[in-house]
Amino acid sequence: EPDGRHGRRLAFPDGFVWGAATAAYQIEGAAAEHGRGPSIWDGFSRVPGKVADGHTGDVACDHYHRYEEDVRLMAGLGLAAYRFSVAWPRVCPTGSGPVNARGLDFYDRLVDELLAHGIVPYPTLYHWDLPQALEDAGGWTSRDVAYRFADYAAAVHDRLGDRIRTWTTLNEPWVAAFLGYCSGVHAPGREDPAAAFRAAHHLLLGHGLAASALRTAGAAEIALTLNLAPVIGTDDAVAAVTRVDGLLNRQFLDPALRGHYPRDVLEIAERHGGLGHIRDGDLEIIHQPLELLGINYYNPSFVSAAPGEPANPAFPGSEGIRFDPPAGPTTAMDWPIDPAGLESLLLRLSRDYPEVGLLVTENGAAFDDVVRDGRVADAERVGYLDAHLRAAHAAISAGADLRGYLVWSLLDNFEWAYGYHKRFGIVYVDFATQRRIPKESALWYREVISRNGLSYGSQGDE
Ligand code: GBH
Repeated sequence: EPDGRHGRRLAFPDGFVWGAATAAYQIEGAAAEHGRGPSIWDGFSRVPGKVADGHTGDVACDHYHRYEEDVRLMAGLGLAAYRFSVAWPRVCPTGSGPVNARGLDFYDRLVDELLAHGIVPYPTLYHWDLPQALEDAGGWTSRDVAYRFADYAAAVHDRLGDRIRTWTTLNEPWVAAFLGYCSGVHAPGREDPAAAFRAAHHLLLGHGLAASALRTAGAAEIALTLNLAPVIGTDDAVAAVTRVDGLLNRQFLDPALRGHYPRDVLEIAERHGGLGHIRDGDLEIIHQPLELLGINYYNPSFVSAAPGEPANPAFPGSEGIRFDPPAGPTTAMDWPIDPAGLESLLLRLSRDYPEVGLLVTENGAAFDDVVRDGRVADAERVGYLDAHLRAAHAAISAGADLRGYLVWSLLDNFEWAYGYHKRFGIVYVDFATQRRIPKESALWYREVISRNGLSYGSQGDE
């Protein structure tokens, strides 16, 4: 297609949703304000050695107080959509019991501010900040927490439902279960494979119960966001690939979208604490109609067969499998840069789960950004985003039903166990002053959005 002096462009479909994403604990701060109760991350970030330099989300980007400025920033970039998460402990300070109206007030104001600027809000109901009181009662290993989650979802819908079209229940249940309860690198920091499989099931159950409650309350679109990745191995590693793919991808995709657990995953769970927590009827609850599958894509996993290798702590049952370090270019997280993985993932999902629409709810990268003369020249991030958008475009051309793309993240923020050391934002945050500086990638993204596409050739042509 012609595109003025740029010659030609790779156009995205009309109505393609361009946006950015964040999560409550990573940006809000105001940890003790207006009746917010403690979450598992408030406690975990205070356990010595768990988060780099003892960083916490107490202040973070102070977004709770600066949301108006942040929405103006989004509007200036031309974002059509903003994905944020609602903090359960703001709404239910002890996880259950009476709703804290002042906690909901914040999201009420945020949603109104977004809509006033023409930005569509995409709330996620759980991005890892479980109320501490619920963890004290067993956390996600307890079946009851799934029911409490549905109550909370209904309370948020009560307040915001008149202005929200698309509701996402969970962000990345694999991470919540296996990094939280098995490898212990995330809150609550438990290291028990049986607990992780129970947690995964109860997260899925909570998704199903919440989806059902939201639907009954009138929600138009319901989504589940998963961290998904192609698992890649050499020809002699087929069994390793299947096993890791089951744990990471199919353990969540198949129950939510097909109503059953994969047999290979059940066998692994069976050997790690048994299946007693899975009750008759649970899979029917979990298998709710979904309009959208949210995909958080960062990189593929590379595995090989390695007899004698102990299990990766986040992948119980992965004995004899080595997770290979990346060979090519990496980000500041040491994660591989592999845009082709996004294309193959989108095509695989549209082949294996053809009924559900697809939305990239996170994709992005940390790099070692520096401010010089008031600017952040993050050419590597521009290259990363450009390459991944080309991959997304190729998947759409090959038939994938991809509806939009939300970059992770709008702002530099609290990067979990890495604290404030890893910067994923397209907007730089100077945490000492809370000054925001749109990086070159933000300015580039604004152009992409305004043209609904990319220029042909490398991003150097811009
Ligand atoms: C997302 O998680 C989060 O939703 C977001 O909050 C976070 O800030 C962002 O990404 C950046 O980290 O080989 O066992 O280490 C991404 C989580 C990270 C999960 C990479 C899979 C590799 C699996 N993913 N991880 S492992």
